Amino acid sequence: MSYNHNEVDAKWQKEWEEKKAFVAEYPSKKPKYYALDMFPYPSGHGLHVGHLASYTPTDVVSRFKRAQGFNVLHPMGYDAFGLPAEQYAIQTGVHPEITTKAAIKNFRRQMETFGYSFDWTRVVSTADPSFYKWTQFIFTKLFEQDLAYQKEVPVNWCPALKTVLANEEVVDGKSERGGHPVIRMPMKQWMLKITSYAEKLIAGLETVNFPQRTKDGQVNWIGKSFGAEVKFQIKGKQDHLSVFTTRPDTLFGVTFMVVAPEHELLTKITTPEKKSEVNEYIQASAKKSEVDRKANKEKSGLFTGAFAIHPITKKEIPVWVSDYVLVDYGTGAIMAVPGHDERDFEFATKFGLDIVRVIKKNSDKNETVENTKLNNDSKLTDIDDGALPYTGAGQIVNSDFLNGLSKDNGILKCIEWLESHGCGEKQTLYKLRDWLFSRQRYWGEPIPVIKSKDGELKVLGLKELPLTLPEVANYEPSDKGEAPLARNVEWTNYSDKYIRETDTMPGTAGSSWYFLRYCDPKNDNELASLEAQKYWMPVDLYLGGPEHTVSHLLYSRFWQNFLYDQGLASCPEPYLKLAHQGMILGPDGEKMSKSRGNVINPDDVRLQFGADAIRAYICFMGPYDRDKPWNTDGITGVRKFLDRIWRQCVDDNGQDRTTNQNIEDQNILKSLHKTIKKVSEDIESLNFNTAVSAMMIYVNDLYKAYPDQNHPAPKSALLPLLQILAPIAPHMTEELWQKLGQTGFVSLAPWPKFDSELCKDDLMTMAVQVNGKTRGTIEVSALTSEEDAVRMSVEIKTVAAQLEGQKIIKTIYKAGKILNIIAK
Ligand code: ANZ
Repeated sequence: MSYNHNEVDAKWQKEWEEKKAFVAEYPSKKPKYYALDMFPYPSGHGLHVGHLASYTPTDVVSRFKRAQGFNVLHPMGYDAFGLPAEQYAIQTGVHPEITTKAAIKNFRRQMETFGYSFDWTRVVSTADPSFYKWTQFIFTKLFEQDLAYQKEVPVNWCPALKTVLANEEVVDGKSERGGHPVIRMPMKQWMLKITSYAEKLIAGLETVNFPQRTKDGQVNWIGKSFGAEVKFQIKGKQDHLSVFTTRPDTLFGVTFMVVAPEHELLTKITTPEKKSEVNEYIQASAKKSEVDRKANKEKSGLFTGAFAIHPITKKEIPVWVSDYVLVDYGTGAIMAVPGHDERDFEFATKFGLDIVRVIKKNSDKNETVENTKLNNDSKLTDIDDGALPYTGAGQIVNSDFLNGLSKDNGILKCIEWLESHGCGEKQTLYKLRDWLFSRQRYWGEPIPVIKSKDGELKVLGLKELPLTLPEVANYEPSDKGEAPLARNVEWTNYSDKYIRETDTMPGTAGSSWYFLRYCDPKNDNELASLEAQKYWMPVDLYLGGPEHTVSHLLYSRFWQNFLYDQGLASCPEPYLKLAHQGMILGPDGEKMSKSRGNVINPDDVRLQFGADAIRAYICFMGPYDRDKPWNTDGITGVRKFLDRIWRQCVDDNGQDRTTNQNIEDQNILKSLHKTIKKVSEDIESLNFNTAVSAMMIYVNDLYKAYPDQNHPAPKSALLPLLQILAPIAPHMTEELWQKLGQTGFVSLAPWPKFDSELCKDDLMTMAVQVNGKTRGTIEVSALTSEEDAVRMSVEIKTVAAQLEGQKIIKTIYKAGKILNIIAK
């Protein structure tokens, strides 16, 4: 017998809604817990299983924390501005607001049917004027602090989409959405100075619990480099050629210099004989995209005819032009050290330029140093010190006053010399670029700026916000790339003197602060009161996809830090703990896609198996942060597990069949307490799959002790199970809770306690062998894992002595019986 999930699901969803079971309390004396999901873009296609993989874990944690006595804020909203609604509007003329609202309605319905315990009184939508009033307000604050500015920049222009795209929106020279070609061209754009926060964004990572790969991703994206700017005099000219180098310690190894094709000095220093060749080269590289230039293609380049003077040795250094040097990093010029830099080495080898060793691998042998001239086809083998280029650590050689120093000391000493001789200084550089913040699109927040004819820029005051989106006759940008808002002339003319900015903000604007609005979603006077923020912020658990590492997750940390500096936010870092769910693949193990026909529709599977089975299956599939394939047999198995619990609680007529006795069976008692302990710890550490398997083991134990209708189980063995299962399968457990005569929601009942005495495992002594000979004993239980048994064993002196100098190649383990370590 299995229960009627559709009836049960609907009944409890209605009850929760009517009793406002999950509305966060404010103000409250309870401790708070803020569990946040990355809010969805309400696409016309509705919820997909990827959403379930994200919302289910956070919902389990939210319900668990509520039962533990926390006042939980578990909100949901919509990242409602975006390209698909706009593209649809362009094709059909339907206003994006209409399609977006319909999609939101459908999303909400779907989310409710899965029993997510969101506080629907706090829902936000970034496209709602009462929300974007504050997005615009934050922009005006950034402008006032000189962190929003306009600049003529080479942008990624996508002719097909007729808009500029951020670097993160361009993948392999194509638009992330649609895969259209993207070219570089100069255009006046709004920029946000995220670079001013580079240091804070690195330092703040120390204070938060993010996956290491996400922290590394952000640190690499910010790309902090410490080094020096070095000035080289151009021979026979007043001009200097400045370079940025992270390796001033290799200054004596410079054998040529390279400038980017766009470098401002290039045409000035190129000698007349080289002019036409160099001009051709400049034009050819303008056609290449940044991606092509960064790609490790074969190096190209030309000698400019000019020479620079080495600041220390005064030697003449030839200046080349090549597109492997990028104009917008550092100074757009480099000092080339082919002995110790791969790219310079490749270039030198191709063009027959000198290669000099200035770093030697640390060794006490000979001090020989050699300067070697390489030809195009010759290869350098350096018998004594290894081949060049040598990029490792070592001792500085062949470098006058730097000889004998290590890299770090050499860097400092060289900088000291450069600074005292006025030909350079220390410098820190970041790869991070300012955030391109304007879009020539319709469906976004209008940038609240007015401009006078003579170029004066003013932001609107709070009283004039929200600046709502005007109606336009046509959602397409002009071919010149002007935003669609420019088509509404009446709106654009602000006054005699001023006209309005017509660009809109990028999709990442609203999502950079939405989590603050949930704290105080109806406030008309502030983005969110500091009082409410002080109580709710920071977010305790934030779950979402890893693909947002260097976009949303970095931008929102920037805004939060900025708002904190302005006294508008209560803490500098928005998220205390961050986690990323893995991807749910199709049953064939491939990424779900319409074309492959392997897409699982959440509504279909829910109707078939019930919301609880789907939720429990999502938890049970495997570690939440791994990619894993959908498997219908797996859900059937999970559904059977739920039905088995149902049948322990009620008979075929749905009547309570439990007894009111105490648990007399010691095995059941111990198993129950261990299960409570395990599930509590596992939910806390986000190990949902092992929480479900622990409950499955307990249910097996129950069936051993109470196998059929003639052997009813005591209530006290089942009620705590319903409670610990409730975060995962909330509907069915509510129903059974009620059927077993309990009042109130199981979802809100205090979390059951376990007795640690009852959780202790029965220990037994077990022999540990090395290569078949017993060398010691360890104490284990039937549950001790092989890994733990090996760890304990190698700590035993007599075992360790046998393993000394040997490698473990295999272990044979039977819990409680034997561990044999095979070593060689
Ligand atoms: C000399 C040198 C010797 C360098 C050596 C490296 C190794 P990161 O760490 O990424 O900041 N560089 C500087 N500006 C560049 C540009 N616009 N385009 C391409 N390359 C540029 O890299 C800094 C290093 O990259 C700099 O240090 C410079 O080469 C190069 F053994 O200077 B180095």
